[in-house]
Amino acid sequence: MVPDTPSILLIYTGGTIGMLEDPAKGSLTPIDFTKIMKQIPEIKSLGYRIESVSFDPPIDSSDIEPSTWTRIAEVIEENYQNFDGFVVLHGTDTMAYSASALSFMLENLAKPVIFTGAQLPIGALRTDGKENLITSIVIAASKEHGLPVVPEVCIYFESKLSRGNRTTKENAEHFNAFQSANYPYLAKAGVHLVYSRENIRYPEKFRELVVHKNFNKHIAILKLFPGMTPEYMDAVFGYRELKALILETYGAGNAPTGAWFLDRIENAVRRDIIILDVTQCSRGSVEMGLYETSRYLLNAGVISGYDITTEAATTKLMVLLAQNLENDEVKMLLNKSLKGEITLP
Ligand code: ASN
Repeated sequence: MVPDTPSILLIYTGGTIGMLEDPAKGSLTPIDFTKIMKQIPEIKSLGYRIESVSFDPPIDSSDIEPSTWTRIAEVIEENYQNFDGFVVLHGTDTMAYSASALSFMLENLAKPVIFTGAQLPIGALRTDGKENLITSIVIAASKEHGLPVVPEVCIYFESKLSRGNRTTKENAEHFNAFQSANYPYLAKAGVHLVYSRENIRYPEKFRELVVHKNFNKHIAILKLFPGMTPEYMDAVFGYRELKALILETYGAGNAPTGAWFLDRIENAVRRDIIILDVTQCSRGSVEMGLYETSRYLLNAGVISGYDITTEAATTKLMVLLAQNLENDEVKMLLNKSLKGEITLP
């Protein structure tokens, strides 16, 4: 093989892409990786050096845990010098969480890590898995002047490449399963693969890869709804180890103004619980202080999540809270775009 042959490591975690219907149970269950590769002989004609690591057993992504993110990151760390890029085959259900998590875990990343999967198994006649996988491999191998074109953690799905920590799963039916509502796509694949370089993040300096492998899982998500009772809030704040709460608010970051609500928020802030205001809307940003209904939150010490997705907020908090930082430092970092996850005004 010629010395500059592109080299890609496929990391197979599971998901529909590699599932078959179990006739006994009548439901889809993951199969092993060699059977998947047999379904796509086309991959060989790329002429790349492609190796693979398969999770044993492969899992449906609803069973993903932070420990799985650590395993994916460790595989990347161990093989970082030996490959040009990495493609992670993953179930779609929690792919946006995993891609967000990896973006915060892989400090100084300078190579592509492309998550992909499928809505229909690779063995199905109408599968979307083949195109998703083949194009992900091509993107992970793309270089210009010897440097990777997309040195980021991304999701490639149904002709679109998105920054991983900007992505949410929005569709359980269509092939177009993911959206990046608050950030433009990094590439679109039609007849040509067209990159939007102005939207891609490039490392300023070469620094050694550092992997954050720990998570603090003592967080909670409280989605507001009209009619929410004080007792329900008390149950959430009654979680003794709680370190941070993602408050899923209305519109531009708004919440009820009654004392029953605000007293509980203030008490939690006094207990050093970090409260992050994340909007329930998929598009647009929290703008604290725009309405009176968010100014109260600001005064109570709640911090703005801007246009962050819940997936990115969850994983960013878990990674930051595991780093033995002071609360003020965590809050300062939440208000910074660490990996392009928020748009600051
Ligand atoms: N349940 C599957 C998973 O997330 C869904 C999929 O991959 N399309 O593993």
